[in-house]
Amino acid sequence: MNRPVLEGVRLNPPAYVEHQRLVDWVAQIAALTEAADVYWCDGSLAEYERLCQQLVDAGTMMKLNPELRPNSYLARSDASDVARVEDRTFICSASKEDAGPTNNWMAPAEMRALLQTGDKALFKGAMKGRTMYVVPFSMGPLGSHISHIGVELTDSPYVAISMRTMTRMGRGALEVLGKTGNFVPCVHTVGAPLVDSEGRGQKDVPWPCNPTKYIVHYPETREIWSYGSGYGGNALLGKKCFALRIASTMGRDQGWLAEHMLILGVTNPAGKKYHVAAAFPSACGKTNFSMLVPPEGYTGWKVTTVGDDIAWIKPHADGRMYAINPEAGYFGVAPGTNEHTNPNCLASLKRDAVFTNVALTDDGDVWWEGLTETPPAHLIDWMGRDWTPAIAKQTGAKAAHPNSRFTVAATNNPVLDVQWDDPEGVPIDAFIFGGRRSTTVPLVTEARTWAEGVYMAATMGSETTAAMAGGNGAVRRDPFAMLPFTGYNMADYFQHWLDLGGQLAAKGAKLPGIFCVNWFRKGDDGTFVWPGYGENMRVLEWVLGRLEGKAGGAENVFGTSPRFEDLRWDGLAFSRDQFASVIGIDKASWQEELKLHAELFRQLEHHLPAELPATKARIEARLAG
Ligand code: SAT
Ligand code: MN
Repeated sequence: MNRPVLEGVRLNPPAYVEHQRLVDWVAQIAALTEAADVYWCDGSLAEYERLCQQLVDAGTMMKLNPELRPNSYLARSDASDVARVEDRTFICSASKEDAGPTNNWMAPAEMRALLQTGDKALFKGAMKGRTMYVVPFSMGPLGSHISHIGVELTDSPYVAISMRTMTRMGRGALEVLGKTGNFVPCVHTVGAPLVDSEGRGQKDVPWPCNPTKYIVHYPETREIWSYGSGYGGNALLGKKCFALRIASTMGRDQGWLAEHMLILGVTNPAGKKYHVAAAFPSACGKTNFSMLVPPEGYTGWKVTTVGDDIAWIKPHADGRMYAINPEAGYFGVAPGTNEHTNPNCLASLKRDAVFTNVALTDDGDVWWEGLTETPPAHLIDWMGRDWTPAIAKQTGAKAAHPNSRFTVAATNNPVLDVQWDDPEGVPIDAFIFGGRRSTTVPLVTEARTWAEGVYMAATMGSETTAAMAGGNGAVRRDPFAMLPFTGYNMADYFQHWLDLGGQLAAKGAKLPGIFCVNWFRKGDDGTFVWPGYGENMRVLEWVLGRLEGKAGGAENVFGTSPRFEDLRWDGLAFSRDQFASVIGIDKASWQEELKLHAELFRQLEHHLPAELPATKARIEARLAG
């Protein structure tokens, strides 16, 4: 094999690397970015520990008290680099129409000039003075026919260690790739070279990043280029960039789905197991739902986690849809996680976790809002400042950033599904779609047809959260919880869902049921009416009952919802009035809601499937009737 030599830089490919195109590409990016060194990650534990120590020495992370939180770290990001940046995220398809009206678009040549080829191209020299890590990874079980390989080149060791937790990272992925396999090339830099324009060395900072950010996808060539951020979805390129934006275009072309969905297994007392995939926007409780603990009275029921954020779903020869979780770890929101809301998550986080932007306790452990009812008397907040309940009262300062996160391997989860790593995936029985809506949308509604389900998902609205820079609780349409993650024209994506359902139905397959939920309706006093968390089991049981044709319900303007007597209430004091306030359909609110659907359809008018306005017209007629 030809092993290119760069002037002054050793490319160092290990002997087991056999993929010439990969080595050539690594050489090309090392030359472009002028990285000082190249390091190939093998994914071993020894390597992980070495890089963590390096991050501790650099001041990016600190080791938590090993007695309280073994093998765990706290990272503090730059205060400006705490969430996904949707306004800096681009889909650079050849035609603007392919990106559609909901994505930022720039012509590929123009973006390449800006990033790679122009005189002042941002990636030129961007890694000066830094090591470039070669991070090979598999999204999905190694060797599964549903999985795909990517390679991320990054100058962030925090990204390298996070990718080890979040994906099947290292030598195993390269072995799957072999000599000629396909991979999605992902280039990432924090955009903070350690040598200035005059060639002088610069001191590093704990969390290097750049105020200018670009998160760029080329769907035709299936490439990802990310500049300026070290944070989560901007920088761990296997996650949103590959497993959703690029994979959704692969799915469109190849007849499968890449979705922003958790996957759970639910086993009833008779031992029958179902699999449910559920889409919610970021920071709306996917991780909690995927690890749900059934409430008292649900003896013999068990919920197990296949995945908590992303599902790749492929139709199988038997006509069913099979899903894998392409990830291997959880990058979840810390605030609000506690013994009541998600005990299995807390158990997962007992050790081996990296926390980012949470607060530090005086005994070297972590804390976040909602972890305990009474906060500790003193903390160091996510920006490294003293924090006390009194300071918080005065200034409103949060100890943990609202989008602070944990990174932990799936194998730490006590309710991990036995099939979570199954290369065949699990057959999906139902899809659930849910937004965060304080009004209007009922607790649960079943779509009567596939098209009605696609309509529900397509028109879903949700209040924005801190997972997105600038999120402020305003309602926006978030179709399929994929608004920030669909790598092509949203209207074509709706068509793809309709087509896939149509194709499977034509084969005589029983399609998964589609349900729409809303855990977040508020009462007049501004508090949530539905208790949520483990109590969502009651809704899940109804969903399964509908699939079996056993659970009752009443038809309303846009589907079928349970009556009070159709849900099981053992062990929960929840009155008929309370139920009415979370299930009811208010005519006036729905008239307003439909105007928002109309606005979305106007925006997507160009390729919008005719079934959607037709479904809307039927809802309107029922509402008027
Ligand atoms: O995109 S992240 O992985 O940082 C979190 C999210 O928004 O779901
Ligand atoms: Mn997510």
